[in-house]
Amino acid sequence: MDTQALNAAIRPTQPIAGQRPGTSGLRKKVTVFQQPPYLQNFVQSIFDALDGKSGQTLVVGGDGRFFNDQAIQIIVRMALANGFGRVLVGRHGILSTPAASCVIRGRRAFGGIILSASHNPGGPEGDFGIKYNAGNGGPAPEKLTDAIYAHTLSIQRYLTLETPEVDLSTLGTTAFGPATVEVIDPVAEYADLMASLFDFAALRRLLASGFRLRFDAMHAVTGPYAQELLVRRLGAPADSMAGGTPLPDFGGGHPDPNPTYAADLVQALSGAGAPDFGAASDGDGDRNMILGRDFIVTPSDSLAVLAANAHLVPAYAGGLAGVARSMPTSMAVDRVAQALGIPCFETPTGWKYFGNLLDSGQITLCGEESAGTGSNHVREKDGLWAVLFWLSVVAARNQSVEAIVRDHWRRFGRNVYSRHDYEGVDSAAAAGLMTHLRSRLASLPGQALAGSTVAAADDFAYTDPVDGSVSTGQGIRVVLADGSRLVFRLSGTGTEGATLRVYLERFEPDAARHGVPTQEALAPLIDAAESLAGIAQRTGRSSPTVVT
Ligand code: VG1
Ligand code: CO
Repeated sequence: MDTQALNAAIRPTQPIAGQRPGTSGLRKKVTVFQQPPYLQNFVQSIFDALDGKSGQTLVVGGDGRFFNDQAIQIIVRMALANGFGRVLVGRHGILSTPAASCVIRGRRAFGGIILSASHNPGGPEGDFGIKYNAGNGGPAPEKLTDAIYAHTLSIQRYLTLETPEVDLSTLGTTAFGPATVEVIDPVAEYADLMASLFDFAALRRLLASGFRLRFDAMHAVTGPYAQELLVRRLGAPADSMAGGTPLPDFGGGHPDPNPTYAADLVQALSGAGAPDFGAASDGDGDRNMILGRDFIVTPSDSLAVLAANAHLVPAYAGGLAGVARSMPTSMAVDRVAQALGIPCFETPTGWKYFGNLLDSGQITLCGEESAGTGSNHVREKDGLWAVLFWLSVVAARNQSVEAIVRDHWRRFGRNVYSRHDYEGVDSAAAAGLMTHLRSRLASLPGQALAGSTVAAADDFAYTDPVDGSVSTGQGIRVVLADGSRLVFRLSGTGTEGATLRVYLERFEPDAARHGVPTQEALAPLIDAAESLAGIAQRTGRSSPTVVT
């Protein structure tokens, strides 16, 4: 299309260092994104990496954090100047990550730009992030993020429109020359998709039966979605919601649904008078935490339980084609796949690696240990979907959350699991620790460790079974003869120093020992991790920042 008709301006610029996308797009401090042309350069690099976008539809939305509204204005004008024919924006620029995926797919868009730093804190001093999702609704594959990064290194100009701000508060369509900007309801399309997957009548009956739930949106993006689904469509009382009002700084909190950052919810679910079911989601609505009364479901177990009970949900009643988990996620779901006689894939950390498996129909469910679970209904992990799935299992089995998980352990054995995060570690020290581990890999097999013997040790590499692309250096994996695993990797989503993640897993077949506290059951492995990596000496930390 003729960008002249839109008064497109060509602004000279030059490359800015540090625009390499990590696990889930580009994440930096808000103050970095606020400095023109940091955001403009990255957005133009995305557009320059996309062939065939002219006249096409782009979806734009974010998690509502500080700077979201200003960034949306910049991106909408740049999208029009770069020749997109239609830009769909969530009202006020807000779309949860799974809703953006839903809209991209439902409207057959060319792709979408999602503004979020997920579970990282927001506000003027907080974090901001941006990522591109392709036409399948999922995160750009590594090939595309590499191409985007290459453009950031050579960029000389960006295109924008000389127009005033676009009104994003009113639903409807505005013409800009030959192109249009359409402001859409961020909730309706997503809620309709959920209604097509689950038996809402059964869920309404559950909630009418005296069953009590508490959902904590952590002042992040899921508030309006949960209000529509849980309260309006399913009949939960309004006071089932906590943190339901989205705030640009998430109320000063850390919108990460884990027992540390959602301690209020854990507290609310403890004791005799507590609700039957608790759940929370993160900044952009793709993560989930599930609790029963006095009981926390670990994300790895959650994936396994959902896979084992998927036949109870209408959308999955026909069976699962296969399942997948990220490498550090516990092997609990592998046992379910084996029992069901379906394939189980092990991918690198990050949702983008599930895309080809979902698109090619090889898997139906997938998940990560970091509180992410999802299915082929979109191409992102989906927090509220997981909540509705769990409620469906509770309704169909007429059992408590705790009883369902304990039953699962009895049937499949328990993969006792924990992740230890060392946040804000000196980057050079963290890199040195990983180099040290890599140098020891070849000598580990056969050595005694944590009461067992090292069976295998490697730096995880993945070959995509669909397109053959290879991803290397995805984390150090040490597997013991008794099935235990130790995994070490550095986070690709942090914005301060480095974050070392140590993943610990031990299989416990004996039901009589399923009650042993997790950290106690894992103590030999925790010691082994220290002896292998020298964490205390190299990072100066004698204990992790966060244990999940
Ligand atoms: C973390 C998690 C990973 C997840 C990623 C994005 O990455 O470990 O499992 O896919 O965050 O999650 P890292 O590199 O910091 O370990 V989020 O909710 O963007 O949406
Ligand atoms: Co998230």
